[in-house]
Amino acid sequence: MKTSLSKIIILLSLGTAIAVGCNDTTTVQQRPNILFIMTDDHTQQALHAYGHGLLDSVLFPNMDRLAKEGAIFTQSFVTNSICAPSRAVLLTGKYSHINGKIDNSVPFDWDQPTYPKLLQKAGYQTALIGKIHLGGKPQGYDYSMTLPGQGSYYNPEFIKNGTEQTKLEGHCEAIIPQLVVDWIENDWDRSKPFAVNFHTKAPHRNWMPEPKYLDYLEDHEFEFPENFFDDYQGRGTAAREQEMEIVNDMYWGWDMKFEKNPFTGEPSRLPAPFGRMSREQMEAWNSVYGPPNEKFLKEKPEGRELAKFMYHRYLRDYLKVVKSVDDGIGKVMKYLEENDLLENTVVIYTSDQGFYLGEHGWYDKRFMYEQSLSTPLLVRYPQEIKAGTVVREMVLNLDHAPTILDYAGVEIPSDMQGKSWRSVAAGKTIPWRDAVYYHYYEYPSVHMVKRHYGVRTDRYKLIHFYYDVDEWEMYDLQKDPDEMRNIYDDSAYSEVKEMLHIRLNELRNQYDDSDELTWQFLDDYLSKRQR
Ligand code: SGN
Ligand code: CA
Repeated sequence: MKTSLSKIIILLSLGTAIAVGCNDTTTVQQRPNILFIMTDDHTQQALHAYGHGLLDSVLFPNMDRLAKEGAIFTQSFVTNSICAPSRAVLLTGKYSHINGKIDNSVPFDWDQPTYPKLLQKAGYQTALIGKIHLGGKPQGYDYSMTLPGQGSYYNPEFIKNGTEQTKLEGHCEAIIPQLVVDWIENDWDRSKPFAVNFHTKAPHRNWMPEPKYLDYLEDHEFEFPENFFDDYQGRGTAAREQEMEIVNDMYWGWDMKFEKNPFTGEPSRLPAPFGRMSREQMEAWNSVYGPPNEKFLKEKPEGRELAKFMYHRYLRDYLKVVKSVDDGIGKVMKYLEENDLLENTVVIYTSDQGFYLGEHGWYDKRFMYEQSLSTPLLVRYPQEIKAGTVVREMVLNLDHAPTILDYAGVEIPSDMQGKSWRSVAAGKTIPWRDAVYYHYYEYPSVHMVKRHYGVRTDRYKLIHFYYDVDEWEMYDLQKDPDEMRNIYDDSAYSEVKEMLHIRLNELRNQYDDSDELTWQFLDDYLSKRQR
């Protein structure tokens, strides 16, 4: 076949051009690069752009920039609010009961189809840098540099291409963005578009700040969330029996950064991993945490004052590590900008789930309540998305795989269960879902959040807790946004209840979830536990 070279415009400078169409008017279209940024446990309350009021003057300028120059999704949810399952949903575009990764402990089957594999097949060069938490050897990536399991904040180990382990000096939130920049600078094959998964560790527990941010916010006072001292009345057993209360369930060493339990003098059940730090890092640490810890040991506050101390230590550490994440995003964005790559890169920012910052007195996630069901979602792609776009459609992490394939011009497999949000981000009105389906499995396990599934519409939520209970909860999010009053048995809502049950069944059918499947997973789980 003869090709008229004169008709092909080669965008040498950008190097990511491919020819599409084969007729006389052959044009060249650049497929965008994809920078997918996923943090671990970053919640909407800790992002200024979401306007929750917690942060007032605490700013994360690079994340805020993404929202300002792109789109913010106000109703962005996950299908199973826990790390590894969320990442499996991200890669496969399928619910946990279909991709098999229902909780953090069952193995993930890397042999199944994933969006990075499809991108690779379509000519993208792919890289995965940071936390993935799926065990095994990553597939679908030309390069991977991942943290083993949860990884470490200080002087972390990494696994290169699923095999070689190396220890890098420094703080992981400085290292990971540097690895991203280095890969693009040195290893990116400029004849192909790239798709990079830039996955941070922060702000996952146990929130160990980077040296330069040790004293960031140390003088900052925060208000307790209104329901910090929740007594869990008016709801079922699940909210009462969890083990994720800041005051009762945090460790003095690991979370509060004390050498010993200040009240009993016993060593903490889980000490902070200070052993990983160099002498210099430890000295910097002690210079900031030493004095307030000394003061605490003298005063030994109780009751509300104790809660205030614990809440502040937690929240400040959490926000300090988010600050490093924000710097890392800034670093990568700056690199792209300075190298004329930013305008042709779709930048997506999200987290693997939301998190509690003291609402209901909690930290951690798992529940289908708002703070952990939601997760931030920002996207910048000026070629299609107007600055300052606010998307109100309900999107799921299930949708990211089809969306990325859509941006890349790759056919979306019909068995992916999500829906591309590319058009809604571009401001188009298209038929969209009116409800989302959720299913959480990891119980009994750390934090003891009972198994449950449910449906959320614009205004209402219906949840079924099962396994060792059989309890239903229902909330009117308009009247009760903090989810403090279960209205399942309120006769004023009987029609709404019926509608929600119908919608829940429809969604379970649509996504092929069922009690049979749930029992099958349970049987597998119980047989493994017995072994
Ligand atoms: C660890 C944490 C838990 C956390 C899970 C899951 N404990 O077990 O607090 O819920 O990870 O987190 S820790 O003492 O090891 O910090 S997830 O993000 O990986 O799902
Ligand atoms: Ca997580």
